[in-house]
Order: sequence, then C-alpha cells, then structure tokens
Amino acid sequence: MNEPSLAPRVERNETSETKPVAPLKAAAIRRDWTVAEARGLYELPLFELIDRARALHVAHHGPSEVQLCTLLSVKTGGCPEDCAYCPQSSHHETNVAPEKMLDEAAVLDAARRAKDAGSTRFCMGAAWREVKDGPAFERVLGMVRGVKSLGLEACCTLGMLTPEQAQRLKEAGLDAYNHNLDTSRDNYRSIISTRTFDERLSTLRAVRSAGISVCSGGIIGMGESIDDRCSMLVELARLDPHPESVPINALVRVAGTPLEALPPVDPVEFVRMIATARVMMPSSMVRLSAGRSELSRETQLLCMYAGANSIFYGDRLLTTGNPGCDEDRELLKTAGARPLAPAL
Ligand code: SAM
Ligand code: DTB
Ligand code: SF4
Repeated sequence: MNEPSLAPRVERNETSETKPVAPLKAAAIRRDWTVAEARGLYELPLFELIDRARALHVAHHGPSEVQLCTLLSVKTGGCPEDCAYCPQSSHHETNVAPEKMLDEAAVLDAARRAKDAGSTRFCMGAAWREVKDGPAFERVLGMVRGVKSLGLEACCTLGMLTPEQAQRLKEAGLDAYNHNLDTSRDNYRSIISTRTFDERLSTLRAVRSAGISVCSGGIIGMGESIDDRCSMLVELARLDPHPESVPINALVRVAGTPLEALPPVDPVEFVRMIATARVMMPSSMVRLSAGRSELSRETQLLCMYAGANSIFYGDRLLTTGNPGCDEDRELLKTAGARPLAPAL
C-alpha cells in the first residue's frame, strides 16, 4: 500500500525563508479520530465534504481507477448466526435455502468467468459463524490456490478465524480477508446477538498478524444513528494500519429478515458515508458495495468522485442481485474510468 513518507518536506516561501511543511499524505493519516470529529466531517456542507474527500482521494489514488471485485457464495445459507440483515441466517425465513458447499471446479469456473469479464479480485463467501478445521476448510484452501493460479487476487469471507487458520490461508496465497464490523460497538447487540464486537476485532488481528490484507467495513440503513455510523468509522480508522479495503454497504432489504421493512438509504447519505470514510482513511480502497442496484448511475458516479474506488462486479453479490457487467462497463466508460490493475 502507499503508506506515506514521514520525512518532512521543506518548502521555500517568497522571502526565501524555509519552513517545514507536513506532507499532505502524512498529515492525512490519523488513527485517533473522535466520533465528534467524524460527525463534524459527515455533517459538513455536502460540497465541502466532497471537496475534502476528493483532494485526499487524488493525493492517494489514481483519480479514475476503479477496482473490480467479483463475489461468489461458496457455501450458502443455514448460518447459525442471527445477523438481522442477513438472508442466510437460519434464524430468519427467507427465500435463501441452505445449499451444499460448492466444489473446487465450480468455483474455478466462476473465477475464470470473472477474470474474462475483467475482474481482478475474486472473493469467496461462506455462511459460517467460524471456520472449522477439516475437509471444508481444506477445500477452501484448494479454492484459494486455484484462484491464485488464475492470476487473480484472492479474498475470502468465512466468519471467525483463529491465528493458525489465518496462517494457513496466507500460505495458500490468500491476499485479503473480509470481516466487517458492520455497525458501531453500541449498536452491535441490536443487530447481532450470537457474537460480540470484540470477537470481530480479534479475527481482524489474526488476519493482520498472518500478513493478509484486511477488508473491513459495514452497512448503513439498519436504523442506526449518524453517531453509530461515525463510531464505526472511528473503530475502523483505529486499526493499525487502516484496513486496506473498507466496504460500505447499503442494507439490501430482504423479505423475511427483521429489517425488511426499513426505509431505503437516502443516496446522499451514502455519498456522505463514503466521503467521510475517504477523509478518515485516505489510503484505503473504499468500496461502494451492496446496494448499488437501487442507486442511479449519477449517484454511483458521485460516490466514486467522493472517494469510492472499488465495486463488486458481476450480476450477483452473495445471494442478492447487483448491476450486470455490461451495465457497469458502460458506467465506467461514461466516466472515462478505468479498471484498476491487480496488485499481485
Ligand atoms: N459469514 C461471514 C461473516 O459474517 O463475516 C461472511 C459472509 S457475510 C454474508 C459478509 C458480509 O455481508 C456481512 O458482514 C455484511 O456486512 C454483508 N451483508 C450480509 N447481508 C447483507 C445485506 N442484506 N445487506 C448488506 N450487506 C449485507
Ligand atoms: C461486503 O462488505 N459486502 C459483500 C461482501 N463484503 C462479502 C456481501 C454483500 C452481501 C449482500 C447480501 C447478499 O447478497 O446476500
Ligand atoms: Fe451468517 Fe455472515 Fe450472514 Fe451473519 S452475515 S448470518 S455470520 S452469513
């Protein structure tokens, strides 16, 4: 990642005196944001917030590059956790039926198709509370090796991990692990009762210690307050270093989940959330994640202008829909944006 140089830059002013000037990037990387400061950003006049986010975005990233990541659910449904948003929880009656785990060949076919369509990262998801050692985990390790052999970045999201399991994923070639904080520490219990916020942080530590990139973000539109949103960003920005990727999802309201009847996220709130994440974590990839099917092209482009530089690409997320590849290629073309090359 492009971590900043900490060497002070010296600039000459008009009278030839010298004064040290904090480099923009170094000044921008902070891990001590407070909720009040985050909220101060979130509630700035919209154009001022976007201006600040854009300036940091272009200082740290290609201004017109967007990472394309494709998701595949390798083990769908029947999850013992009770996450209120999730159609795969066995606590809710949704139209997602539990399925057997996919075999390696089916996953590699999907990965090949994703690569042919232009994706550079392939993320495999399992509806598990945690990884259990044994044949299913061995199969995931085989999938990771296979995805890597295709020249794609490999990512997994499998629930909680021990440090040893994280190490084995690293040895198989895993580039990134997705494990979201999802909401603020205070709001966590109202969304999930079967695990704790601290358990989430502990898996993120295991991932980091194994040398795997951290992908962690959350969901808006679950009835949380603005302080909850800001507090989640503060927690993410406390991680050292910041997560390499920060997915920001808008709740996909799935029939049969306890959150099905909530109102949709106001698109401008989505833009504010992305922009605030960009300002607080300037060198991270910020991913405009679930919820794009309900956003206009213009809102998606504004999110990208305000700091989003990664999307899920492909007509499915895990169990719900996403804009199709043709539509997304057209969207990027409209903006003159380019897919980001894989970081291999
Ligand atoms: N079971 C693993 C876990 O929870 O970490 C991995 C898969 S889980 C489906 C991955 C993430 O998908 C969740 O943390 C959540 O952020 C996101 N997600 C699930 N259902 C969603 C929904 N209806 N809307 C938006 N995001 C959702
Ligand atoms: C993330 O933050 N969003 C993705 C990915 N990480 C695994 C998942 C979105 C899931 C949306 C609901 C579904 O399709 O099941
Ligand atoms: Fe299970 Fe993950 Fe869905 Fe929670 S979010 S119910 S842990 S699949």
